[in-house]
Parts: sequence; C-alpha cells; structure tokens
Amino acid sequence: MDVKNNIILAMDLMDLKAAEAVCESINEYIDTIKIGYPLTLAEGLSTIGFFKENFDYKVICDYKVADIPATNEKIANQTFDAGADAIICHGFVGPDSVEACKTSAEEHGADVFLLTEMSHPGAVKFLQKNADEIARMGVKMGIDNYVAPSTRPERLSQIRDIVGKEAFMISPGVGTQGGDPKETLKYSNALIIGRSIYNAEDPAKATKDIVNSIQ
Ligand code: OMP
Repeated sequence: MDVKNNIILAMDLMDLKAAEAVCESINEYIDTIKIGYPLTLAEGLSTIGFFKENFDYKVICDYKVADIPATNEKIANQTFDAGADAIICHGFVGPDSVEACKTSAEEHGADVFLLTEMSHPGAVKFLQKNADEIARMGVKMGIDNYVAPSTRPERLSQIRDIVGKEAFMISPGVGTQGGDPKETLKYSNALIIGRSIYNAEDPAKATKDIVNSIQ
C-alpha cells in the first residue's frame, strides 16, 4: 500500500460531519484513512464508501477481528463488500482465524494487516509475550502487512527483524500515546495518527508540522 506522506489518519471521531470537516482541512496531506469501531458503530458501515467516494481515500478498517474462522470470514466479507481496502485482524486467535481474513481479502483484491503487539501499557501483560510468535506466524502464512507499536521502538525493531524488510508495517501510538514520528519511521513504513490531528485546534497545522518533522 502506498501511503501519502507516510501518515494514516486514524479517524475515531464519532460524528461523520466532524470527521468530514477534519478530512477537508487536511486533505492535501493525506490519502489513507483508518476507521474503527467508534465511527462505524456511530455512523454505520457506509462510512467506508463515504470516504472512498468523497475523498478517494484508501480505507483501512480497524476491526481487530478476533473470532473463530467462520465468524472472521463473515466480518471480513462484509467489510470488503462495503469497499474497504484493508482490514486489521488480531493474531492471538491463531492461524485458522487469520487465514479466514486473508482468504476473504484475497477474494476481494484487498489487504489484511496482522496486529502483532499493541501500543498501550496493558499490552505488556499478555500480548507482548506472544507478539514475536504472532509475527513469525504471519511470515509463515505469507502475510505482507503488519501493525506494530510506535510506543516501543525496541519492540518495533525486533518485530521488523522478524517480518523482514519487504513487509509493510504501520504503527499506531504516535503523539498522544507518546511515540515519536521520526524514530518510528526508522522501522515502520507509515504512522497511524489520530488524536494529535483530529483533536488539534488546527488539524491542518498539526498535520503539516508532523509532515515537516519527518522529512
Ligand atoms: P491515537 O492514539 O489517537 O493517535 O490513535 C491511535 C489509533 O490506532 C486508534 O484508532 C487505536 O485504536 C489504534 N491502535 C492503537 O492505538 N494501538 C494498537 O496497538 C493498535 C491500533 C490499531 O490497530 O490501529
């Protein structure tokens, strides 16, 4: 996936009009958006088509899919039928569940991102202990795209070593959660940034400042 300025907007505002206003103000810097449960549950699955039609964005659906294979397949099919370019799925549920998302993605000409380790403090308790194994599973399964935390550059570096330099890795946790944009891009292909942009007094300036800081 090609991401303009290496920045993916994490749009977790829960009002589509407010989301649209932010997108309009930063449109010159962004061509890829990530939406998740907050906006989808508030405004519906049609938000995917909204961003594709009105902004021509690539849309990554962050549904952190983590169910049995049969249910994962249904979730992924619904997401891709609604127009998503990619879906994020959890790896801890095991290869059969991930395979269901991967197969659905392939059938729709779309991508699957495998979430390895999460960015928040609580991820250390359970997920971090298995994150390397999850990444190795992804490599074994032929997965090309990964999500890994910008909040722990040392872990980002280790996960990059496992998935290899050809893999496409995107990283949340920049800004509000404490991750540094430049440091993150030493290992990752793109930054996932939400609140530091959409909650900024001037989202365009906030985005421009980040763009300038990583050039
Ligand atoms: P901000 O912290 O507001 O920049 O948003 C980060 C975005 O990335 C949110 O949409 C989170 O749900 C998401 N995210 C994480 O913060 N940490 C993770 O480990 C994984 C994700 C994700 O899968 O996108």
